[in-house]
Amino acid sequence: MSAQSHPTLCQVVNEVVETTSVFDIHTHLFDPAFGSLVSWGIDDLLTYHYLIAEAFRCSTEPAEVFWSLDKSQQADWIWQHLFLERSPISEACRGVLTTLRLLGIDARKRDLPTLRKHFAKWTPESYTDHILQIANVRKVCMTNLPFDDQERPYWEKGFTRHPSFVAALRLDPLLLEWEKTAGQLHGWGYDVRADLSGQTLGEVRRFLGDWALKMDSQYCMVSLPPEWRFPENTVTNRLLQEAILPFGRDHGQAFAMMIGVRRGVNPELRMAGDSLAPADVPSVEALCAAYPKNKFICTMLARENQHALCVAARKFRNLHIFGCWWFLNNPSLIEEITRMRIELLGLGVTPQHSDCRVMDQLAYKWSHSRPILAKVLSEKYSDLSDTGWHVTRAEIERDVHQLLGGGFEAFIKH
Ligand code: RAT
Ligand code: ZN
Repeated sequence: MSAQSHPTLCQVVNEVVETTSVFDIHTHLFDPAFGSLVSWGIDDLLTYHYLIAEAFRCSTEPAEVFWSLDKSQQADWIWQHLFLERSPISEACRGVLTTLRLLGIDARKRDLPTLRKHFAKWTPESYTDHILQIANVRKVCMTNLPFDDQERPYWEKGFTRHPSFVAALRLDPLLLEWEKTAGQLHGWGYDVRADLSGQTLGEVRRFLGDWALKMDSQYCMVSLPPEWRFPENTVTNRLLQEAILPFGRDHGQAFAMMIGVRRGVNPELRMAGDSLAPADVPSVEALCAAYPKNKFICTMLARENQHALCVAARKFRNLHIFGCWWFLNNPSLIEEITRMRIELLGLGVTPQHSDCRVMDQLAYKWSHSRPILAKVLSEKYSDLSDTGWHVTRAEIERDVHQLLGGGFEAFIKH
């Protein structure tokens, strides 16, 4: 009786975490106005690069055979290897099934052609709204590349923006492939030179200003290899120090660094072929110390870096850490990392982002992450209760809003 009239702390926390709408701060999703660039539906779910890597392990066929198939044939192949010939118990496979369940689609017959039929009635626009509602996501940050020939025309032409989609200006080609990118910038009318001489750095700042305005970007971002060091006299660091950071100070744009990816360790797997290695937290600390007027956002890919990165965030209030990225986005690791972060940083962290590439994935990624966050939070509030400090529901709502994107919004606010 009393349990019914007075929900337990754990029940309240679960309910608040389930019902608080998320700002998903890093995804690879597109506003539905991007048309054919929008990924959604069962074939895109099954050909997610996390699943491609897993399916390759189940077959001895040459990689070219897979890459020569069209998308629905690739999906058939992955379904066969990962869902029919063995049970789909990996996190990425489970994600497909959670998504179907949340969409109200019965997958128990294991019949892919029937599953496909469920997606036929949607358009990208109506489907986007449907998924945002199922996932309870209020805002999605995209990853936007002005250097991409498919994406750029949409920005140049202009479009009516979906109210839930915001942009982040992604700068990997600028920072990591400068010589090639310099040629591109030159072609677009910026007076830049490969050796960074003359007007180059001012022109890069002008380029950044133009694109931040065009996209109304929330922040700028890059994914860096584990070898990145600061300070060190490299082209990447000069562009960072003399173009991106001054631009960031002038335009109130935080700079996000996702560090630790080793691109293409197995080129045969194409975009599924990236790996990781531990990165250098002291470099992040040195950057935060050298540029106290810039705001930095950081996540690292190696589990080994997580503790030191929490400590770095304790030392620098201009550093906000986020997400259990890619190979860390598994329940056991999310729980461990989230608990540690909350113990070291309280509410001053964004525990999760989705990194979705397929619209439907918003449903599973948040449905898998929320109960873990609720579990860790319940434990922490219960420890507080033991001291005599009882949190109210309103306080829990305030805290959860902060963790699910509200704190991040406040951090990047101009
Ligand atoms: O998680 C991913 O999907 C990766 O392929 C990367 O895109 C990574 O998240 C990144 O932003 O570089
Ligand atoms: Zn990403």
